[in-house]
Amino acid sequence: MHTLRERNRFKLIGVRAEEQRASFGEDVAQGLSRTPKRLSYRFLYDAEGSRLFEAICALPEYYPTRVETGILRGHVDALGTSFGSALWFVELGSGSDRKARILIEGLLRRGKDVCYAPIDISRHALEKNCEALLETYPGLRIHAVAADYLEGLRHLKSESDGPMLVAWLGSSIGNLERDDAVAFVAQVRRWMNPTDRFLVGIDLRKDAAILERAYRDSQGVTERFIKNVLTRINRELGGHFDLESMEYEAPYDGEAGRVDMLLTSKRRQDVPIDGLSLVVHLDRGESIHAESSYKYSREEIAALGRQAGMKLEAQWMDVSGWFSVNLFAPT
Ligand code: AVI
Repeated sequence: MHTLRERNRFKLIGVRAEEQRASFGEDVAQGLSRTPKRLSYRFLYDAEGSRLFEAICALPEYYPTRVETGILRGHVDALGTSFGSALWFVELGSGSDRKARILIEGLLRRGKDVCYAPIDISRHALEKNCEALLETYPGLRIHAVAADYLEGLRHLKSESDGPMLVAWLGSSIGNLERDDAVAFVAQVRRWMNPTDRFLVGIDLRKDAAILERAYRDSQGVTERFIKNVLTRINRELGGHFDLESMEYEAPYDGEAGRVDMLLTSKRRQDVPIDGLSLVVHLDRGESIHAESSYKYSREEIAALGRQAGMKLEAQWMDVSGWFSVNLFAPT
C-alpha cells in the first residue's frame, strides 16, 4: 500500500496496485472455447466502452440513470437522518460524478462533515473526478482508493473515523448472477460496523417492452457498446471478428428477470484470434453472451438483504415503480 498524493483535503491510496487481474487473453480464450460461448461483462469497459456507456446513460430509452438520479435528489435529506454530524461517504465505482454530487451536496446542505471515499480500479477516473469535486466543494475531504471494491472497503474500515455510507449505484448489482450478488453483498457486510449503511440502486422487474427498448436503443449505441468487446479482441489479441456478421440481440426473460445481451452469428464462420493461437467456430445462429442485466422485485431485494446479513431499512422508488434505491443496515 502506498500514498500517491497527499494534500490537506485529498488523499489517493493504491491498494495492492501491483496485483493485476487475470489476463484478458486467458479469459477470452476460455470463454470462447466453452458452450455456450460467454465473455465477462467486465471486458466491456475499456476507454471506448466507458465512453459508450456514458452515452447510453444519456439515451431517452435508457431510463435507469435518469430515474435513479431523480430518486436520489428526492430522498437525500431523508438519507441524511440515518447519520450523525459526520460520515464517510464511500462510493463503489467512480464513473460520472453526477450522482455523487447529489449526495455530497445534500449531505453538506444538512451541515454534515463529509469525507468522500470513492473506490475504483482506475486511478485515472479517480483523479479526474476528485479534482473537480474538491474545486466545487471547499468543505469536502476526499480519501480516494484505487483498488477493487472489497480490498478498498477493507482498507477504509481501518482508516475511517466515522460511520460509513457505502453506495453502490446504477444497478451495477444487476450485472452479477443472483448468487454472486448475494455473495458480494455479504462480503460488503463483513466490512461494515452496526452504524454503517449500504445504499444500493436496483432496477426493478417490469414490462418486457420497456426493458427491450432500454437495452436495444434506436440509435444503436448499446449495440456499439456490446460489439466493442469484439473490436477490443481484434485490436488487443489479433482477432478477426467481422462485426457486420454478428447481430446484436437483447431479449428479456421475464421468468428469470434478466436481459441477456448477445452477439449472434449471422453465418457459419471460423474466426482466428492470432494472439491466442485459437480459431473460434461459430454456427449460424450461435450466440456469444456478453452481459446479463438482472431485474429484481421488491421481495427479491428484501430476500437478497436477508441472505447477506442485512435488513432493508428504507426503500425509495419513482412514481412508476421502475427503479429502487435501497438502504440496508447490517443485522
Ligand atoms: C452498468 N450496468 C448496470 C448497465 C445495465 O443496465 O446493466 C450496463 C448496460 N449494458 C447495456 N446497457 C447498459
